[in-house]
Amino acid sequence: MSPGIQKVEALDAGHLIRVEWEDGRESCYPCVWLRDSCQCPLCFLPSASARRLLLQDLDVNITAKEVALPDTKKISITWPDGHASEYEAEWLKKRCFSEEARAEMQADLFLPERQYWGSDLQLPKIPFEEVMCNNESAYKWLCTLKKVGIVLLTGAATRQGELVKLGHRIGFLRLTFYGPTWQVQDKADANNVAYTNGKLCFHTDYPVLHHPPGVQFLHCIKQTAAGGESEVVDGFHVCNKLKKQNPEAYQILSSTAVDYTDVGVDYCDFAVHCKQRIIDIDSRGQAVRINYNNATRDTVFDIPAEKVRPFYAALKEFNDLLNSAEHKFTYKLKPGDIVTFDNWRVLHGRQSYPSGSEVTRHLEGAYADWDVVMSRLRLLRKGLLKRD
Ligand code: OGA
Ligand code: NM2
Ligand code: ZN
Ligand code: ZN
Repeated sequence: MSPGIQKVEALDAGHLIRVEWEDGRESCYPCVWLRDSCQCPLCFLPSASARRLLLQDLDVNITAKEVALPDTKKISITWPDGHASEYEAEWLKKRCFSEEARAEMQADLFLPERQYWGSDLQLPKIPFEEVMCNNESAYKWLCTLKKVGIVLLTGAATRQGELVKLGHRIGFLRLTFYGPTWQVQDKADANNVAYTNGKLCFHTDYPVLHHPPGVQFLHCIKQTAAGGESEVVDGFHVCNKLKKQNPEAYQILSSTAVDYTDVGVDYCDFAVHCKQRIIDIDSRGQAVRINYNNATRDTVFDIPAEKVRPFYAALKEFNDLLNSAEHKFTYKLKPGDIVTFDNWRVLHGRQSYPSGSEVTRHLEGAYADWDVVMSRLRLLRKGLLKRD
């Protein structure tokens, strides 16, 4: 419960409302934001939790005509045109503009906490059945997926279709040109290097899409006796290292737009092209998404010739760090395992395995978007909070 309000007043010639809380703290709210955020049925559609008010009807220079405190749990404001708005204490408290309050709200919404790891990773494991049947386990799964970037679900059936069930559990899967789910096997005339028996060096899936899938699921249905081991590395952790050790390489990889291409037929025919920076960074220079698959990196390269060699040198530095024993974690999927990981953060690879006339190794794969996964996480959290 948030504290009540003991005083409310207009400041800055009516442009700002100052609220004094019962615990002595204070918050200030700009009038333009308060008018824009009016919760009355004319300005807000509760059934959609959405603003009805049009921006064309908002006066950005608006001031409050009257401010009142009907009780400690709400304030009321009358605007120059006579429109009246009420704001509840708890609602205001959550939207306080102080730096700390905003940071707290953002953390609550987006769970930005990261646990970095290297070869010491204690691979988090949860039984598939628990995630499917128990909300607490599902919540734990998604929180760990967000924080650590990888979770192994164990004990799924060793047949196709388990990922479709997992998709229903979160909401829905992400359809791509490789189909709603896709079969990783050694295939004749493979339309992707993943569908061979070859080694896959560290990559993220599908950087050829402008919005690469945020989350990847790989369900092991059949595993070969020799080879086929999996490797993962914490891309964000390695980016931090690269930034420190070789700022120039980091700068090149986070600013050079690389061409990617994928042309072929699968779910339908496709001719996909895209430009991506290998390391996507936010305004503070923090890595937020790795876009790197050496197989689909185009031979078309849209940079001046003199920048080409420095680019390769930077990429090599990054690749060396990814592959250092200190950073990579190796494991082998068993039939019934489903590895779920952050495809924006964790790079994955696999060792080669012998080819044969029979299928000796079979993974079913699928993607989900982070928006869908985070949505499910928030709903599970809400449901669990209500219970106790
Ligand atoms: C892929 C992939 C890993 C594996 O299909 O993109 O990375 O172990 N597969 O086969
Ligand atoms: N598969 C596994 O970027 C890629 O091409 C990743 C995608 C074929 C769906 C592989
Ligand atoms: Zn209103
Ligand atoms: Zn892959």
